[in-house]
Amino acid sequence: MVFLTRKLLFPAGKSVRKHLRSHFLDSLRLTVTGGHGGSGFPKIGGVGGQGGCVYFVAKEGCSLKRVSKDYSTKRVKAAPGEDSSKIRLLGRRGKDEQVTVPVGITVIDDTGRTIGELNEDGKTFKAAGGGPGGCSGNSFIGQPGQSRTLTLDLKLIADAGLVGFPNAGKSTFLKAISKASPKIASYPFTTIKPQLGIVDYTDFRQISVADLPGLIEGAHANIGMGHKFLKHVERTRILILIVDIFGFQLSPQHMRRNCLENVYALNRELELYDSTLLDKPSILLVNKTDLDGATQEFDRIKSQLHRLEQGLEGCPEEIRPEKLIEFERILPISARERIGIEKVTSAIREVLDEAAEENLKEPDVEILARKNREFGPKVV
Ligand SMILES: Nc1nc2c(ncn2[C@@H]2O[C@H](COP(=O)(O)OP(=O)(O)OP(=O)(O)O)[C@@H](O)[C@H]2O)c(=O)[nH]1
Ligand SMILES: [Mg+2]
Repeated sequence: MVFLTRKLLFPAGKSVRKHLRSHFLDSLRLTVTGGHGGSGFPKIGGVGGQGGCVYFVAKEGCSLKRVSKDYSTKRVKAAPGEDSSKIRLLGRRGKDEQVTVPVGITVIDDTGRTIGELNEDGKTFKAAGGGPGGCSGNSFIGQPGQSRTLTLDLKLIADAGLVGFPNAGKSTFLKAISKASPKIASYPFTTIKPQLGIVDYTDFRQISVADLPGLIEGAHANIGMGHKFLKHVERTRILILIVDIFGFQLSPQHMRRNCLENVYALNRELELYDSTLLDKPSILLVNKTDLDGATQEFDRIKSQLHRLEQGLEGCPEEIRPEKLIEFERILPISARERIGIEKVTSAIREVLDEAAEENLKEPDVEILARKNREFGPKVV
């Protein structure tokens, strides 16, 4: 059947376009079932073995696509417990099933409730418990294991996330700062799946940056690719907003937005998705300053970018944000000509470090001080 469909849909010689073939998977539904409990042996009071459990184990480098391939039926079942017998009064426990999943998975149940987060390598989550073995309490009949359908939702874990309208130069910037080779082109929506790049510093520090597909005005109303990809910046520690110095117009049917309006519109889209994203430290990159007249244009709007609240009245109502984003740095760059890139990479590092210092919560310091008082060296 698969063969027939392939033959009919894609006639000989015409291969499927690569980006259509390799979908980036960031969500997967799996039905997990614990093993059935083994039967007991009523005559001699034998107890059946417990069914095995299903676990999710986070592993660096694993992808949801891999999980989907390994479990093509989208069902995972652990082994049943052993029945009690004359030679083995206590039946053996069923073998557990360990499903290797990528780091950054949120486990969501059928009601939409988040029941687990796997954010570190090696972290495990019990997805389904095994059924109890048969014993006097259940008339020696082994019980079925827990069964439920869970959604594995992947959110990339990167230090910084690139947010911007299409064609702003996000992928060009990622290429300039890392070894990643994302697709770059002059038409909108070149990037259709998130991509990670690693910035290598001379002291061997590494910072990961995620390039995301372009947002468009009205993404909150699911226009374009909608807010689907914004979930990937939920876990990044800083946001990097990129705008084109000369603004952006998606098509002749859309309004042309200048650079300042682009910033307000991005601010608005972030706010409509989740206003707490605006609390993250952020950097604004004004790109394409190599173009003619760009430097003068940047000098003209620089003060307005620094004082966004002052331009709010002039901002069209449909893109006017309620809560304003506060940028730690505003930097002019040319991603294509690699102008100002070093400044950005060191700014990313500084902002990340400042954020980490601020996150060093007071209670932790208090606990440390108390512990030091309790177990530390005593001065006599
Ligand atoms: N002149 C100039 N052009 C640039 C610069 N950066 C990017 N471009 C051009 O802008 C176009 C879009 O660049 P991309 O990096 O694909 O833009 P993007 O933001 O990733 O776009 P999407 O993936 O569609 O959201 C390409 O033609 C780039 O060559 C720059 O600094 N100067
Ligand atoms: Mg791109």
